[in-house]
Amino acid sequence: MNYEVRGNIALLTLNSPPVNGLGLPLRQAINEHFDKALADDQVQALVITSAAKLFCGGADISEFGTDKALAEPGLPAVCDRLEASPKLVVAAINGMALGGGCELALACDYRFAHPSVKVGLPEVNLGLLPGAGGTQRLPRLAGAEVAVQMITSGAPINAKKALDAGIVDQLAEAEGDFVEAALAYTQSLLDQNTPVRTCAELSVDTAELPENFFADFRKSIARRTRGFFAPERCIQAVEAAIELPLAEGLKKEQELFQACMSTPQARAQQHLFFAERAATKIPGVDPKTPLRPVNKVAIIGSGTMGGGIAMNFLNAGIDTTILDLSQEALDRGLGVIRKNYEITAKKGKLTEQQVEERMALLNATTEYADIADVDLVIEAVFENMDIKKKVFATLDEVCKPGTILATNTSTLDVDELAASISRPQDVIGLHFFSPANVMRLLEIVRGGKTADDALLTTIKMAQTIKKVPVVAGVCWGFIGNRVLEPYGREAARLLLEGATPAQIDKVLYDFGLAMGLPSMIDLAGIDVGYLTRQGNKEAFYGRDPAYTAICDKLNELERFGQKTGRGFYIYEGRDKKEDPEVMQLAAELAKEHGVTQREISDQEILERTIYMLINEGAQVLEEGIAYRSSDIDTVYCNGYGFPGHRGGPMQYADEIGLDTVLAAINKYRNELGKYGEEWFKPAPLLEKLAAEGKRFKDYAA
Ligand code: 3H9
Repeated sequence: MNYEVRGNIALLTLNSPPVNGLGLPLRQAINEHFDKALADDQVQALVITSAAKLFCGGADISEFGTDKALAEPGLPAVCDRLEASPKLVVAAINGMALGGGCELALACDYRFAHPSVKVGLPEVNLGLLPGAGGTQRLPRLAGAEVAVQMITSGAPINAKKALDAGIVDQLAEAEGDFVEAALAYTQSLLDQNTPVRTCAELSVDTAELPENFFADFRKSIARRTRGFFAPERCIQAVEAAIELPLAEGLKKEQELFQACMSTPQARAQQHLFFAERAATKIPGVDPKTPLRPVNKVAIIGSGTMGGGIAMNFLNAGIDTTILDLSQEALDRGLGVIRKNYEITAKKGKLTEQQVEERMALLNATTEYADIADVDLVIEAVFENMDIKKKVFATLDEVCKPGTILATNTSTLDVDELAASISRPQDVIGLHFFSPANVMRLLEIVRGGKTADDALLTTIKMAQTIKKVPVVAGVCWGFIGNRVLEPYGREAARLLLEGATPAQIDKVLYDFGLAMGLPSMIDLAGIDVGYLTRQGNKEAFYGRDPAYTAICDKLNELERFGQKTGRGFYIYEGRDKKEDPEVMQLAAELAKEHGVTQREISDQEILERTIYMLINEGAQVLEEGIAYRSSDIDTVYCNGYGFPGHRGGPMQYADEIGLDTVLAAINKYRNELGKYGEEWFKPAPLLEKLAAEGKRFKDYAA
């Protein structure tokens, strides 16, 4: 941290890369320099700013759970001291101010900000609430509505909104020396004898607060925050800001903060924060490897997937060409993209001008020669190896040397495809999730010969288009679909054994998943699953004919799911109803395959589906398909609707204990007869780690 006195103002500059995390050393430094400024008679005011791009990313999350987090001075105490300062303190917010960084600014008397900044309290995403006064000071400055919205969503707001809400007092000019401007602003406050200002003297203005505001707000976020502990505590803390004087409100905030911090949910969500960042680091690959440029991109195929993929690049301002076989297909594809943008514009999330800017970046062609000079091609044609090989052969012929050739596949063998052309080092798999312009996950499949620079360039490209990249090795289904397979198998098998689709859905939904498996299959299309199975008959039909019986039967009956109005359920508009015919069908198939139907407990459903998913995760980890268990968690929480508050399947297993998972798998192995013996084989890594009393996160290949 830097300290200097300019005239009669002390300038404290946070300088703790990468994000000015408020760990113990920085907290100590702030206190020390604050004391120095108070003791210096020449100093009449303090300005706190940052030497980095960011103002401050908040508390140092890596300290949580360690002694350092508890060591004094704690962040609440640092903020309280700033607030109680007899000398004027101004936060000069030069870049993003998040969490504790925002709270530090809120504890200052005035806030001066660059117009490009964002401020926010994202603690809820870590299973927490702002614990350094944010829940008490923000409502006093900006009102309860703004505060409760910001604190429960965790979403930052821009400088203009912060100014309008009273969070920021003045914005700097966009150009010019920001620090000089902040000093001049502070000097003007001194010149006007502006008094110090403390939130303790303010109460929350509730005059305009709608009747039943909190009850209605709770209802409005109930579905989104289902099962999460922190959001309700965030609301309670803001309610306390209205009801209590500042000092008591701060105490209440601390109680609620500690209650959140001690939950498995907070551990899970903090695990996910670091998991997403760890996923971009590839063991054995030098992160300083020079990257290839990605300025021009081509997408092969203008269908739903190709169009969705293209939108990601257009959104990031990248020149994009879509190639398809016919002009008619292209016209249709481009029409869908435009329509999607126009719908977004109607919702007020894009301006007309932004729509046109994006469309202007989009080119369409039927000629491969037109994409010869692009830096990255993503093939998004029909999921069939022969068709994909033909496309790759043409790309091999026409594309300039060094073009990264990516295949968008959810299951196919990337190595086989790479081996079919002359430049396997440039081939990589990119598994986008549908809808490709919305879903955050991008599984990057690293072939045996994929060059390191192609891999790192693709990871960087994923971040540029705001995806969460996770690198997987080559196997059927990579990480996501491979691990999903036993989960799906158990759900399908449980249906034959007597569970209903609604019971399975409810158990998984109550666990926190976005939806249960029968609903998910109905949404994705029963025919889509059928086609996938046809592509890998050995895996799906080789060992147990009962396994796919129910889905195959529904496919045969053309009950494809939501799109045909019938699948596991009957759909009428948005409503779905249970269908006794499906239960009848399951009973008949059970008889046919010699499966005895019985009452199935909710616990059995949960354990057989989720624990077998975890077991396959262990297998994937041991085989090196995933580099670390947290990569599997990142895949599941960003692409498969696994609840963030569980931290992903592997974190969940670590939390409940690997011995618990293993014991249940062995129990079903013994109880389920031949089926149990065949399918409930504990992964060797699960057995090993459980015997050693370790967790998945302790495992490094
Ligand atoms: C809090 O403040 C609690 C208080 O209310 C109460 C306390 C009593 N701590 O994301 P990036 C690391 S809770 C530790 O790639 P970007 C990150 O792991 C906190 N480390 O950069 C990465 O390390 P590595 C509330 C942190 O430019 C490196 O910095 N605050 C922290 O894309 C670069 O990060 C938040 O929740 C941290 N707080 O995005 C904000 N932040 O290179 C969390 C980052 O080894 N942070 N790191 O992988 C973010 O949202 C983004 O990091 C940020 C920068 C937008 C700041």
